[in-house]
Amino acid sequence: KSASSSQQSANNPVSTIPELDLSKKAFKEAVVRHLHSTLGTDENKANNHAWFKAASAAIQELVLNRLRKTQKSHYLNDTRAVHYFSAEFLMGRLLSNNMHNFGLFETAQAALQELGVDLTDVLEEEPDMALGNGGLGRLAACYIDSLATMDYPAIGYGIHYEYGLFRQEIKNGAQIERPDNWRDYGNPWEICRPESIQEISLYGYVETKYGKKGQIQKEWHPGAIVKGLPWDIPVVGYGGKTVNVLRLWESQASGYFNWDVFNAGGYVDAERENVEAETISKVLYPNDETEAGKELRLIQQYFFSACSLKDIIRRYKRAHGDDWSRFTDQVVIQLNDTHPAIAIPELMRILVDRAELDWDSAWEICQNTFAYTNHTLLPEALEKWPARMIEKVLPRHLEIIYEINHRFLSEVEKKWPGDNLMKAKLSIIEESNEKMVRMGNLSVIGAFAVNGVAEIHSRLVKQNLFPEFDALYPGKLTNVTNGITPRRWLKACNPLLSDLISKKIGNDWPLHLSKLDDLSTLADNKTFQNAFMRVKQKNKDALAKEIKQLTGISVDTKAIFDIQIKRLHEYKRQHLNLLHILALYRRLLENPDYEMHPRVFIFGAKAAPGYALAKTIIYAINKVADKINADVRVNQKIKVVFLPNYRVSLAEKMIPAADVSQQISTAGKEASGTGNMKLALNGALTIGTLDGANIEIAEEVGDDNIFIFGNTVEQVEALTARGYNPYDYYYNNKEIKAVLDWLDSDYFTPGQPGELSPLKQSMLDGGDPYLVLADFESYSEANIRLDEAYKDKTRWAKMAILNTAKMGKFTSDRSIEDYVSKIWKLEKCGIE
Ligand code: KOT
Repeated sequence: KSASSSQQSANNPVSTIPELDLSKKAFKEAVVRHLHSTLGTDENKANNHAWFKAASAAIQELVLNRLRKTQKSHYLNDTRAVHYFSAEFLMGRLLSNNMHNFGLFETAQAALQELGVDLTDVLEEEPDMALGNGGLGRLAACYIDSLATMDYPAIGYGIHYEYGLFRQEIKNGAQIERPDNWRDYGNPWEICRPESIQEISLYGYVETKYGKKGQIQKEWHPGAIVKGLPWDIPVVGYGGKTVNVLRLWESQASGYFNWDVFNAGGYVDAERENVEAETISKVLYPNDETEAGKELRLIQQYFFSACSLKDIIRRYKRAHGDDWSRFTDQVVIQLNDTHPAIAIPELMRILVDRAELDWDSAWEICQNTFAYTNHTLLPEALEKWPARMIEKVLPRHLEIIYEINHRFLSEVEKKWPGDNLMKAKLSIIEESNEKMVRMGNLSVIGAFAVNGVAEIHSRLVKQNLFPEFDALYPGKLTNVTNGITPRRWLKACNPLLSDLISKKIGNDWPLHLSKLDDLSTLADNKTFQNAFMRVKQKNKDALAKEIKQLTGISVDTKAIFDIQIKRLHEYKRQHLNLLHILALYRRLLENPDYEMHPRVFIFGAKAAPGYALAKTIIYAINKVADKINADVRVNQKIKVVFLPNYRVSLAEKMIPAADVSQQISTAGKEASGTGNMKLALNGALTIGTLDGANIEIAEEVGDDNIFIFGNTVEQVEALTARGYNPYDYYYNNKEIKAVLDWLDSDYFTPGQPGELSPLKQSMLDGGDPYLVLADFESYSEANIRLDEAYKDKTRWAKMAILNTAKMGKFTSDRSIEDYVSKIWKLEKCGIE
């Protein structure tokens, strides 16, 4: 760059750059320029955080350049786009990701080194964007990465939570929740767009009027208006060409007040209104797969869905005016579970009440716009809202839902005349004590496609959850198996393995993950095995340092690193893992020569703050860890580590170091899982049940390269049908009895007997709803097979390599191609 242009830029740090200069020199200059002109500091004073800000600003210049080009290209080509509606996007950190996607990581590293700064330390300054709970939110993040990478026009729509998922601290073994202040020092990526503010309505009442032709018209007189302020996060595709956006809405008071409604109740002070409006996007609900049923949550859902719809319609009208005939050619909306399902009646409201389309035309548009992804079969996670609550918050929407239902039930009557049971099952309204609106049924009826997230899950969606809908709408229910982005989950998080792979098979595997299969031919090659396992060892050494730093626990890096990382939930059965650890501990105490390779059991998990048993399980893991890690009789053989505050950036450190991946949910309960894919991709061997995507992983790697155990879905169904009694296992298996009784003692909680008893109770008098005891023996045997396999270094290396080699299917690029061909029907649109 010439001196004059850099001087010009110094005045206006985010000024336009004629063409992208991706050289080290240019990057260095940009960082220093931002250090001076954006941050008001200099090279001598800057701390790591300032370097992080400056480096991000330097990258953001490139990002914004490509964002503008992408948006121009989409506008000129008037492209059809997918609009991914999700209450959660678990983005993690973006600096390293954006550097990698621009192919600038090494350049940046070298540039900063010349400035005397270590990029690794700089990257650690970035707070995670934790605007999600777990699998569902992280999936959304992987999908927008793939969409940008593959040049598909796409927008992510969600909520700009002020506080993301809580930060977890562990005090005396127990989880404490602390607020997640992710924006405290500003976020270098987000762009505030006041020019695109939207207003949405809440509360109030509906007036019925008669139009000129005597037709009935409805007018909603809202009780409150809330502003939605959009923040755009650029989403950089790999290769740095397409940059899409994630648009997140922040709620603000509108200043507008409808006195019609409130004058009857008297004066409501303005400040309370502001606070209430701003509360909407204040905090992410931390419940993973449990339904909270809170009014504020419903308002959050409507808030972001309605703002997003208005945004889409504004953009559509700019190109097509009031002609709705092309709407469904241009717009497809993917509902990430039912959280945004209220968008369906909202679009009907806009079309019928506002655009004055007749019902049938409006419904046709609606039904051709939405597609719905189901992520769970757990009954407690299937959203149902009290009709009374919807009536209060969204009175017009309840009317529309009733009308949709009324018309739908006459379709059902045509197909199954006189079958009232069928109507009761399929109705959007559950006629229980309190009338409830079933958001799943609304979504299936309002969408043109419905998908589950792994083969077995989609089969169960058809067979168990929505069999009648499957009969009514043949072909509507389908499968798209989940995937993960290999850019973040291999290339960026595991540079040593990535370099090794690239040396062997070339460097285009991040875009064509099936190429990894070329490694299969090297699985028996001693030199490659050694290289592969040397990388694993280095990653384990690095994680051991992290463990020491975070917990003070020293672990043997020659031990098996056995990892279970995921939200804490009974169905995921962290307590099965724990019971097995207790069993090993007992075996070692009874027989100090008990044969096993040393193993470190590593956990990471957050429990929903109100989920008492999940918190007890965390407490139990920590208490057992304290005891075992301090017990010199066994602690050369087993160690237990609970790493606090599990999140995306911690996952990126743990996954490359895993020997073993624990995927041990009760068969039929884990819709897919995606951590299973990340771990296997990084060469960990799965010990798992035939559940979710584990089944497809097993198909890919072959039965010799995975440790499958436990009851299958069919066996679980049969066992439950016969009447499962956990006491049968308790009394028939001495080891099960002994470890469960251990929990009643004060062995792990000195002076506090009974602290862990609720855990035992859940598996006995509680009925053991997730069949922990039924699977224990099979799990124990699988662990013995695993231990045997590890003894044979060559065999293990081969299995690990094959796991990496066979993960091609699970790139999120493949999932996105499946969505595109089966559901979205998009065309690529790159920048010139
Ligand atoms: C949460 C609340 C209501 C409904 C569903 C959920 C949900 C489901 N949250 N996360 N999931 C997970 O989604 C992942 C992505 O599809 C799956 O891999 C995983 O099995 C689900 O548990």
